[in-house]
Amino acid sequence: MSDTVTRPRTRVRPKTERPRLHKVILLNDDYTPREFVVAVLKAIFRMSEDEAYKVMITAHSKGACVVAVYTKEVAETKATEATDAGRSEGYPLMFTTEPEE
Ligand code: TYC
Repeated sequence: MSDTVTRPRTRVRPKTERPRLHKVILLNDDYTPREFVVAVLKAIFRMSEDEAYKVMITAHSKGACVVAVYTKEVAETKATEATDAGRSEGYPLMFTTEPEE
């Protein structure tokens, strides 16, 4: 028989981690009208006119702008809906997603 003594564990570390959040990113292009970008941001991301205008003009001048952060599935669904809204009018408007650091 071994005389190994095991001490009771006194601390239990919780194993559940929060799901990683994903950014939705708006990319600039040379063709989509500014007003259309603002309308899509208001309709799909529930932004006010002021918020939507600021995001649109940031993407326009810097090339891209983070729109919002969601769980992976919501981010991907909204990015697809918003990109499709542009495509249905013949615009190259593009939204992408990427995991937050
Ligand atoms: N650059 C576009 C224009 O001058 C407007 C625009 C802004 C398009 C932001 C896309 O993500 C965008 N008509």
